[in-house]
Parts: sequence; structure tokens; C-alpha cells
Amino acid sequence: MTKIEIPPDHPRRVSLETREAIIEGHESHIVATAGLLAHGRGEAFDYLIGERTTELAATAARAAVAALLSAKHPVISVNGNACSLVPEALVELSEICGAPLEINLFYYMKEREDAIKAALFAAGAKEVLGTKDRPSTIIPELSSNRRKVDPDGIGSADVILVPLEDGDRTEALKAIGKFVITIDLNPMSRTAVYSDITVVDNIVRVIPLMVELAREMKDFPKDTLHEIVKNFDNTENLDNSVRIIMDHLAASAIDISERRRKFETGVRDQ
Ligand code: PTJ
Repeated sequence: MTKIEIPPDHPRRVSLETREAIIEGHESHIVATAGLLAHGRGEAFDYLIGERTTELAATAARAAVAALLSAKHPVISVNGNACSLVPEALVELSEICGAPLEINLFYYMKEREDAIKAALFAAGAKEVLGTKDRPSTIIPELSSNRRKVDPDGIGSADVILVPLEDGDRTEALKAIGKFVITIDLNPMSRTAVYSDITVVDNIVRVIPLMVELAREMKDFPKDTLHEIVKNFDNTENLDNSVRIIMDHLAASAIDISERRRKFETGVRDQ
């Protein structure tokens, strides 16, 4: 398929470019077909939060970075969508936090694993866990493909970052005592609700932000990092994230007549 040129002044350029990245990822076997649908659901929620990193999300991202930096054995789990959208930022975050990258796929296919591994190495990764040539161990609480994990990665991790997850795995990881951080644009998803820290934001914006935060916080004393994690309240975070969506919807409804008026006078919006 030929890549379309998105005009620089297109009002929805960022969103369209992100779509292109996901489509390309699908064509090169990184992204599962279901990953395209998952992305569409994410886009809809992103629209509802105003396609921006809210203050709440920035606070959650800070707590997430504090948890990764203060962990004994942190791991970053990588699926097709995350790899296609933010490969370089994932590698950087992994390096600063000393958190190995582990491929863990719901829709497992050897060609997808190979494509993701190649993309991570091309993005600068020196090591990738969770591949077929490595030992594996089983999470008994889980029946999907994701039950196979790397003993040097998720198998022995205390803190795991699982961007864009399915609820079953988060539930299983919690059942075996892991501290789970997720990034999910839907604050009502099972993953969002079961996790210890949920960053309600688009991975495209927030993984680069987490890289910046990790650089800034990497020399913080452990006590300070633990304190940041302890003071974070995920229930409050999720309640307020849903409220942001409701407020945004209410404001958008009021705004419709104004947008129609502007459109009629030739002013474009998003
Ligand atoms: O690569 P695989 O085989 O491991 O499969 C990955 C997918 C994403 C297909 C799989 O994990 C899946 O089916 O996920 P779900 O259950 O559809 O959940 C995905 C969640 O991520 C949904 O709640 C979406 O709203 C959210 N989401 C989608 N795109 C983004 C996102 N959250 C943050 N940033 C995004 N860009």
C-alpha cells in the first residue's frame, strides 16, 4: 500500500500520522489485525479527553516512573501497537529505568515476534526478552497466549509496565503479586481499573513524557521515589479521569453552535 502524504496544515495531522504508523505496523506484521480495532477505540477515547496530556495523566506518569525507578526488577512489556507507535521511546525508557523490554503478544505469530524484535533492535535495543529462542515460564492464572513469559523478565519482575493491555492479563499479574502500571486511554477498562497505576493518555504522547521524567528523576533518593508512589491514589485518578471526559463532553455540546457558526464564516477547526 502506498503511504499517503498528510498536508502539514491538516487540522487532524497528528492523528492521521499516528494512524499511518499503525497501518504500516500492520503491513509489516508488527500490529495484529485486532490491533487496528484497538487503536480505533483508543482514538475515540483520546477524542473524549481532548487529545492532550491532562494534569492528572502527567501526575500518574510521574508516579509510574517513580515505581519503575524504585523497583528491584522492573520490566516493560511490549505488544504490537506499542512497538509500532513508540519504539525509540520504549527503548530509551527501558535503558534509563533499567527495565528490560519483553515481547508479550495476545495474538501470537512467530512472524509478528520476529518483526517486533527487529523493530526494537532497529530502534536501538540491545536485548529483547520473551522471544522463542529464550527460556519461558508459565503464568498459571492465565489461559491466553500471554501466559508464557520470560523467567528473566516478567517471570521474576516486581513492577511491570503493560501499555495497552487486555484485562485478563492485568488480573493474572495482580493475582501473582506483581505491581502493574498501565497506559490506557479508557479509564473504565478492566485493565485501567485493576492496575496499581493507570496513566490515562495516548502512548504516543506519554511514553516520550515518561522518558523526560525518568531522566529528571533517575537520581532521586529511593525514599523520595517510594513516597511519590505511596501518595498516588489510582481510584481517585480514575474517578477524575472519567470526570474529565464528562466535562469535556458537556463543554463540547455547548460548543457545537459556535463551531457551526465559525464553519459558516469559513473558519476550520479540528
Ligand atoms: O499485539 P498483541 O497481539 O499483544 O495485541 C494487542 C492488542 C492491543 C490488540 C490487545 O492487547 C487488545 O486486544 O487490547 P484491547 O483489549 O483492545 O485493549 C486495548 C486498550 O488500549 C483499549 O482500552 C484502548 O482504548 C486502549 N488504547 C488503544 N490505543 C491506545 C490506547 N491507550 C493508549 N494509547 C493508545 N495509543
